[in-house]
Amino acid sequence: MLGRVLSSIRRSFWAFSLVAILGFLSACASLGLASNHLRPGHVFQDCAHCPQMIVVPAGMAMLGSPESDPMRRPDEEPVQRIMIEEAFAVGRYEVTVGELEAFVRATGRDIGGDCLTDRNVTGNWAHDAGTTFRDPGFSQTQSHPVACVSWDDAQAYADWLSVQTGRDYRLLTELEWEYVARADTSIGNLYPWGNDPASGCGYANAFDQSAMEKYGGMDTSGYTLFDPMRCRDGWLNTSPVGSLTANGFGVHDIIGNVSEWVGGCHTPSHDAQPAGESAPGAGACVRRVAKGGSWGTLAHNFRIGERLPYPATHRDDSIGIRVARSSLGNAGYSTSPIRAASQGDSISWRCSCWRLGPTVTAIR
Ligand SMILES: [Ca+2]
Ligand SMILES: [Ca+2]
Repeated sequence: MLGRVLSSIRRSFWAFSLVAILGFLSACASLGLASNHLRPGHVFQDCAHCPQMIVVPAGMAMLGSPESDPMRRPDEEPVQRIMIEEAFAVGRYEVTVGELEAFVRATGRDIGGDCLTDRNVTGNWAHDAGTTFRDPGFSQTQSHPVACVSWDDAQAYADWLSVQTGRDYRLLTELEWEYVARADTSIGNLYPWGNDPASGCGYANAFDQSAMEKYGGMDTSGYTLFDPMRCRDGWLNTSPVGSLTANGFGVHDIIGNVSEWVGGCHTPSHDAQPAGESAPGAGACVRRVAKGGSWGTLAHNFRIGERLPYPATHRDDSIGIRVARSSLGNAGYSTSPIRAASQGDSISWRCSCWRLGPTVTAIR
C-alpha cells in the first residue's frame, strides 16, 4: 500500500515537473518570437492572401520638405522632426491586384469604374466609367500593384485585413510614409537616392524616357513644370511589385510605380491640425493624400515631401495602396483567417491621426 502511494507521488512529481519544463520552454519560445517580431528587416505574412510585411525600426522621422528644396510648396512646410518610438511593420510591396481580388471576392465590395485614365486619348487623362482595378487601361497581372482604388477603398481593405487577422492593419500615417521612404539614411535629401532625380531609375518606376517614347508628342502646355526622369527604368505603365531595387529598409517601390494613399487629411501646412481630428467619414477631411508619385508622374512628384491631395472617393490609374501594422510586440502572427468579413461589417475606427499617434513623440 505504502509503495503504491510513493509510486503515485513520484508519478505526480514527474508529471508536474514535465508540465513546468514545457511551460518554461513555451515562455522562452514566446519571448523569442516576440523579439523576432521587432527585429528590423523581419518579413512575415499574417495569412495566405495577406500582404508580405517587413519590420522597420524605431527612429527619428522627418516630415516635410527642407528649405533647400526649390520646389517645396506651402503644404510641405514647416519641416518637423518626430521620434517614432516603436518598431512597426509596413507592406514590403504595394498591395497587388491579386491581394485586392481576395478582399473583393470575400466582401463583394463594389470597386467600380470612374477611374482617371488616358486609355481613350493618349496623354489626356479623364474619368472613365469602364476603367476598374481589374482593367486600368493597360495590361497587368495579379502581381502588379493595384490601381484605380480610392482612399475609401484602401481604408476598407485595411479594416478587412484587421478583421481577417485580428491584427491592427491600417494605412501609414504621412509621417511613417516619409520615414519609410527616407529609410533613415536620407534625411534632408529630396529623393531617397539623393537630390538628382536622374539617378533614381534603379529604384523607382517613373515617367521616364521609356514613357517619353509613347508620350513624347503629348500637349504639355498646361504643365507648370514638365520634367520626365532623365533616365530609363524600362517600364511604361506599372511594373510587377518588387521589380526594382528595395530601399534601405527593404521596402520596394515606395517611390514610383503607383502613388500610395496615407491616413489623415490633407492640410494647408504641416502646422495645421485638421479640425477636431475626428474619424474618417465624419466630414473632417476635404481631401486625402497620396504619396510617392507613380509610373505616370514627373520627377518633381517623386520628392519625399510631395503631397498629392485628392477627395477620398477619387480613383486614378496611378494611385494604389500600401498598408502598415502596429502592435508587433504583444501578439504572435496568425496563420489562418479568423473569420470572413463582409461589406457593412461594423469596424471600430482606430486613430490614424496625421501627426501624433500613440507611438510618436514630437520634437520641435
Ligand atoms: Ca517608367
Ligand atoms: Ca509606390
